[in-house]
Amino acid sequence: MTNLRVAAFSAALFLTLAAAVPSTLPHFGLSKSMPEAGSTVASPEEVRLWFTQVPQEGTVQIRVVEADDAGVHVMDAVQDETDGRVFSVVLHGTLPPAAYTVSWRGMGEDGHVIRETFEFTVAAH
Ligand SMILES: [Cu+2]
Repeated sequence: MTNLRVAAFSAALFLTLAAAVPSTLPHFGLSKSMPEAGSTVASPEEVRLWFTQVPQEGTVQIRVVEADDAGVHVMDAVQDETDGRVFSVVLHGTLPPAAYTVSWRGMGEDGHVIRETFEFTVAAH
């Protein structure tokens, strides 16, 4: 390629990348969850997350980790059929009374991978 062609190609590539990653979009995030962050609950049957936007396909992962690392519950995160912003993981069996950390990751429209955690507690019966 001539220098001029290289320059034109570089400019086109830059414009393409700039258009693909708009800086004005808000970051992907969590708007609410069940159980709620910081709550104490009876053993839930599932953990459900409401995101602020529909994540990019295949980017959501959710893990539920017992505080002392005694148990890591990794299930497939299932996207709600009617609201694509909602994901849930089914918990098999009863969670023992303990503190749990929910770790999630996902990628929104702007292409940034967001990772966050929150905690909830399962009360003794
Ligand atoms: Cu972002």
